[in-house]
Amino acid sequence: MSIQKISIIGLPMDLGQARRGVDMGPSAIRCAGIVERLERLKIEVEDLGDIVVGRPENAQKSGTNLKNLSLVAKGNIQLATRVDKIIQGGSFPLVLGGDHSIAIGTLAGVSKHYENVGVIWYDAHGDLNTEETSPSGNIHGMPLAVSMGLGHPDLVNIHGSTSKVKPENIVIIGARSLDEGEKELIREKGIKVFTMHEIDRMGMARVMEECIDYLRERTDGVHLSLDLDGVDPADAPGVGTPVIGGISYRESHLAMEMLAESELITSAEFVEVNPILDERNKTAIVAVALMGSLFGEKLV
Ligand code: 6HN
Ligand code: MN
Ligand code: MN
Ligand code: MN
Repeated sequence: MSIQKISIIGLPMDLGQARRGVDMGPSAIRCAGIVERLERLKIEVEDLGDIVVGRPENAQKSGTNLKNLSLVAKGNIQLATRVDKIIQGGSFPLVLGGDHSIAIGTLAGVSKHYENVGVIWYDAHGDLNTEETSPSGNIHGMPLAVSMGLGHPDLVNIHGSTSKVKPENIVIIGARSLDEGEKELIREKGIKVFTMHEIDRMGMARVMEECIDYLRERTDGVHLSLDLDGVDPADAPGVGTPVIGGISYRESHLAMEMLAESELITSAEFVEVNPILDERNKTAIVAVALMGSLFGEKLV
């Protein structure tokens, strides 16, 4: 089914990691023209603005090594409710980050509407850490584990206490920096991963064909969680945790076009755009171009 209406919601969260500025991501993406770009595709677009994020000075002590746990949880509780309502209203939720910890809220809201939600995790990282395996204590390195039901109860129980995503419904694309604990979890749960090695060997077209076939068979909706650090830092320099050897802009563009053709995607988020670290808003411009392709923009 083709998308009739898109509802944009921003979560200017920078508390899931240590580098300031990623809270300006939603604003940078709007400056790069997201609303106008999507309106040109003859899709109805509403911009619901941003959720207000608490200030770190007001954070409660959590007694864990998870940084800013209470405020990250609070922002995600609000996001889950908003995303849930957007889908209830028959619209497509397009979430703008913010650091990747916001995927916890997005997926909590989305998963209410599907038995078997699929997830495409487009990222240099796995974001599969738990309190025990995390090298940093940064919650943006944990959202995919949390969505599988693994992690701190204050995060796992957001918007319903069951696990939100089954490991067999996840496809990770672009991974090239995985911590030991994440690798173990991938093996243990049998999560499908196309690392940069597979992308180089198979080419992006075949990777996406396999990804689409795999998810079409087993899911009733697919969420795209796109971390801009999945894209190579040469094309997307404005991110907090860049990793060289990434997916090119052109490969990413092709991936989005193939997803548009598949008509599989039912929700999406674009995260980790940090304008402070960027070059003339380049990364936000890349994000908007990828969104254009995802929603069906054609070259001719
Ligand atoms: N991201 N694996 C590292 C950590 O601290 O857990 C990096 C995580 C990066 C997370 O980019 O969304
Ligand atoms: Mn990420
Ligand atoms: Mn990442
Ligand atoms: Mn193209």
